[in-house]
Amino acid sequence: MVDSSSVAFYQENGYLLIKGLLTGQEADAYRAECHKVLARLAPGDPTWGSARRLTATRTELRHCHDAQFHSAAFSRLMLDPRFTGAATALLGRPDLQLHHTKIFVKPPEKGSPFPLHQDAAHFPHTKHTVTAAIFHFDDAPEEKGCVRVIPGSHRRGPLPHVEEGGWHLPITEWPLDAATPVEAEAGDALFINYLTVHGSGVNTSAEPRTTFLIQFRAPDDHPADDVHHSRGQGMMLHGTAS
Ligand SMILES: O=C(O)CCC(=O)C(=O)O
Repeated sequence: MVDSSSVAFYQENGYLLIKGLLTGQEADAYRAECHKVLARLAPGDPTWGSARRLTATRTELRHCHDAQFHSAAFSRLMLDPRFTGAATALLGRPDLQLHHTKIFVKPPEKGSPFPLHQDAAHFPHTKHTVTAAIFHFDDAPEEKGCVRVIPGSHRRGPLPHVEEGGWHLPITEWPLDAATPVEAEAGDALFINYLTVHGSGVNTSAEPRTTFLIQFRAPDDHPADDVHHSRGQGMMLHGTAS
């Protein structure tokens, strides 16, 4: 599924959209599972304080961290050979370890944006192998607040972030519309290196945008800071620990 030209694109640009990693039927089932899990949780809104500065009207976000502790469907997806095959191809080694997972639902008409940032600022590691796979369970065109990336930005290394109700790059120097929208369809998976600058816009459409993110790393890539403790961190998803 991930050929050498896709690996070369990923290494050059710091991201790769894999079309149809899941079938439409599978995406439907995972979407239903995400909404079922969220319906059982107490309402909470992880919208970054700084994201509120990007919109005139109030936006909202629903989320669930460590979703595999809520539904076995997500445990299965974390070990799905289509995912682990792509992830090991992009890491360039057979061993794959979990950092954390999360469901995000951007509600219709008012789904919150994410200012541009590197995930590295949130959970720095020593070897910079940390990578996110974002599974799309419904279509994510630009009007649904799809993920946006700055291609090649991972090659700049860790950049200074600001704390303004969320760690992100200074908003005036790094406007969201300077980033390339990566529109996706249900079943697609977007892989992003944790040094690649990314964010996402507002969902202004009439439908929710539903995603599940698996953040993974090489097992010998250790946290550089004692931050971001998540349940299940260190679980092997493929191969053996170092
Ligand atoms: O799902 C999105 O729209 C962006 C999420 C994101 O940037 C993150 O989790 O770091």
